[in-house]
Amino acid sequence: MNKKMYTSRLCALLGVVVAQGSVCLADNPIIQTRYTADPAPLVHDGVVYLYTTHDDDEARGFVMYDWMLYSSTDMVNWTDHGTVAGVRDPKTFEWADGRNAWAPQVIEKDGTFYLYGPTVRNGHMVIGVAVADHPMGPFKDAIGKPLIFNPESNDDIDPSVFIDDDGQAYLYWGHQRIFYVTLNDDMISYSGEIVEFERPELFEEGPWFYKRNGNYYLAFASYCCPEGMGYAMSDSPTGPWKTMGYIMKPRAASSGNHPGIIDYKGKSYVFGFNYNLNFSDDLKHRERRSICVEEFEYAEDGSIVELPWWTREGVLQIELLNPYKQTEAETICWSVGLKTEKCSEGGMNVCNIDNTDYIKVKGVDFGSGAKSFSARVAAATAGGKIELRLDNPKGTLVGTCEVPATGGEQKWETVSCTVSGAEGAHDLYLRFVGGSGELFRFNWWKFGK
Ligand code: FUB
Repeated sequence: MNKKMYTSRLCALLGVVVAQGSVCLADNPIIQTRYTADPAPLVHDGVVYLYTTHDDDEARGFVMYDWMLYSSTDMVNWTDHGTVAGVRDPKTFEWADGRNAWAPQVIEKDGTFYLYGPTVRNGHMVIGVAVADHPMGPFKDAIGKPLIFNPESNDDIDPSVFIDDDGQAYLYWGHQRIFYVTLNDDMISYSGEIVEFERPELFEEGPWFYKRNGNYYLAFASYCCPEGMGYAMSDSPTGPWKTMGYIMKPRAASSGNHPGIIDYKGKSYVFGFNYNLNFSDDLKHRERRSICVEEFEYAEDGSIVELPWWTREGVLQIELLNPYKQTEAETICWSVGLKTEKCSEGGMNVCNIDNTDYIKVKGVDFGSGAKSFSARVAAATAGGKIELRLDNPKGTLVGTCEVPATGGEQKWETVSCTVSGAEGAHDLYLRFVGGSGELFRFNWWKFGK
């Protein structure tokens, strides 16, 4: 994406409130360092793990090679964990043709994490299963062949996995037709036949199955195209299904959609996607999608209160961020011009840092005041700086950290500077200035009292 045009075009497109010149206050879509789609959130140990697909930066149609992971505990600042599985690099499924890492879902059972990922083998979309002992992977192929291959279907895509209260697990999937199998205890095999059931009205693809207060929900991308999100309810995991209507009606601007639904810290959230970052380049449709999230409510009878569309503001932050704990640089509410990559020190780091790019970290609680700031950086050349600003990229400057040449692009050093005027809760803007071209790489940061 053209980073220099990015903020102003996106703000104009969204008609977003503009503050302090050209600062766009939108927090949806939630990931800006790459294009992401097909959200599959998993709540585990108090953390939201968000598995996603990944549209290539140059994609026109679907160009998708890997499954990514992000996590959050406040629903607005998302930490990038990079690729957890893929069909090319890494090639999690050796038997796959090496393309089409499509909408996955991950579920935990007895401490093991199971990733169900659709991909191509011999020209037909099939579903593989990979396992890991941590939500961040690495995921390994569990059975060395597809778990689901139904030659009768048009395509085996969009798996949704669910474990009922009696321990029985089900895997649903489908595009225009919908199928399920009952999974065995091992979660990597199934018993009986593949069952096709009647396509609920509005159903296109992207089933997302869950149970809440005794009701079974089948959310899905609604009739194509454009796609909104619809849902059906049942009192059994195998139907019959009653179509309830829309979670979100379609809009011409978003040819696709794909629900992922969770309850987290007492609130209900639906994830999906739009094309707004793609449209920040120009208004051509390309499969360069971006995940969004909204809070929603259930009515007393369990039905879902319909949402208008993705808001530009996104959701409210659940808890403030503690800046005195080490925070990964790739923990981001909003960013401009940046990319992330695997870090030579482990995890991920922020890269592609040019003059005036920035990271917004939302809702940072400085308490009675920060006195210092440290950052882990690597720079081939000197001249870059990190400006610490409050509430917008041109807001109050509370510190400036110089980044010297550290001896190479992968030579990491911790640099520090003094801070004054950072008290109470603010959005923190880490604004990068100086030099020309790529300034440095950025691994983590931390304030001192
Ligand atoms: O992302 C590729 C495909 O597009 C998914 O499998 C569908 O749900 C649609 O989002």
